[in-house]
Amino acid sequence: MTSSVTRLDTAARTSSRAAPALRHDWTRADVLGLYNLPFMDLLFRAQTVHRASFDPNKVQKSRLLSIKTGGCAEDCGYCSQSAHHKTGLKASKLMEVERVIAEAKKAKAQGATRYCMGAAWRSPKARDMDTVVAMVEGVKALGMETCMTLGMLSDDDIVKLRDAGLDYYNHNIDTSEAYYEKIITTRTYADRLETLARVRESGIKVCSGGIVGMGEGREDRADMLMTLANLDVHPESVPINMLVAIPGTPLEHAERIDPIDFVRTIAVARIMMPKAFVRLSAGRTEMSDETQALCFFAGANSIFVGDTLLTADNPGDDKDSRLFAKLGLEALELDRDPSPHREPGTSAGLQDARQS
Ligand code: SAM
Ligand code: DTB
Ligand code: SF4
Repeated sequence: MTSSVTRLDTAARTSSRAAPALRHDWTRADVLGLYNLPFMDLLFRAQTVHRASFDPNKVQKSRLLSIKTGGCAEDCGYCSQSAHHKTGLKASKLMEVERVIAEAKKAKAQGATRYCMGAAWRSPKARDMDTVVAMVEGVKALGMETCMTLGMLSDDDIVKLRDAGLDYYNHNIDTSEAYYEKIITTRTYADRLETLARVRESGIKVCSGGIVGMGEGREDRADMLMTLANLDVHPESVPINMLVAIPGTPLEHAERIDPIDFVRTIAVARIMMPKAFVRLSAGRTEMSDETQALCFFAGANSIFVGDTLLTADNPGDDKDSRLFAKLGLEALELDRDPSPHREPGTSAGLQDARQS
């Protein structure tokens, strides 16, 4: 899409400053110090960090598909798909591989470079793995990046997904460790971190973030970002979701987060994890163009495109095209370099470890 915005050349829009060193030793006080900066100072700092590693006018586009919807045994308080809540969602079986590939083809034609497949599972069953592997292989063959989010994974599952060529695994920590038990009781924070460690060890790229607007405080948001940034290696992708309040879930009436606080969360994530793609994820249908523009200025550089997320609505391509044109944003082309911004130690082989 051509835009009416006059472009600066690359040298003018990319900072000449060296990219900041990656830190993994954040304290809560450090993070709250960022959160509590005057808004203009916080945004200036986030945009400066962003420009040291990224083109500020490019946004990566991912498309989501729910490959297995509803009837989930977990009790995540935000989720439309939990069997513990009466949300009226119709459960369905695992989709057929051909249908998934047909949907991915459409998403590619609409400009998505990454296809993210999500299943309402606590963890995959062994009998489902062949189908899931075929989905990864089929979508990859289209020339798209692949991402899956299937719940907790065993070492065997991870090896199968890695060997199928899976690029990213999404597994969110959702919130702070302290607030977590108010939201989910059927699996622990430690379970989540364990799956993340296994994914990291396998060489599959890590996509992990959380949700804001679940009634948590600024300390919880700070702690969540601290947990992510203090992992041995930062996640390559950090989705920041604004709660989509689903009728029938315990969080149906959660107090909405102030949009400025949401933008602050994006900015702090950008500063703490300078090389990660920070995704402005769920909740965009409730955001004004201005809020989204501030999120991009604060360093968000990835979105979900299309008119649905997993079960909830998303703005859709017409709205997003208009927003991109207004802001002079362009879609980021697929980076053919398989390891663009990887930190040392990101691709230790699980297979190798298991063989020794
Ligand atoms: N069942 C798998 C799991 O939970 O690990 C994968 C799918 S799950 C829907 C993926 C993530 O989507 C959740 O961890 C949560 O962060 C996000 N999510 C789910 N429902 C949401 C909602 N109503 N609003 C915002 N984010 C949501
Ligand atoms: C993530 O962090 N957000 C996506 C993806 N990872 C799987 C999911 C958002 C779900 C929003 C609610 C729904 O569609 O049901
Ligand atoms: Fe199940 Fe995932 Fe929803 Fe939790 S977030 S209820 S694990 S589908």
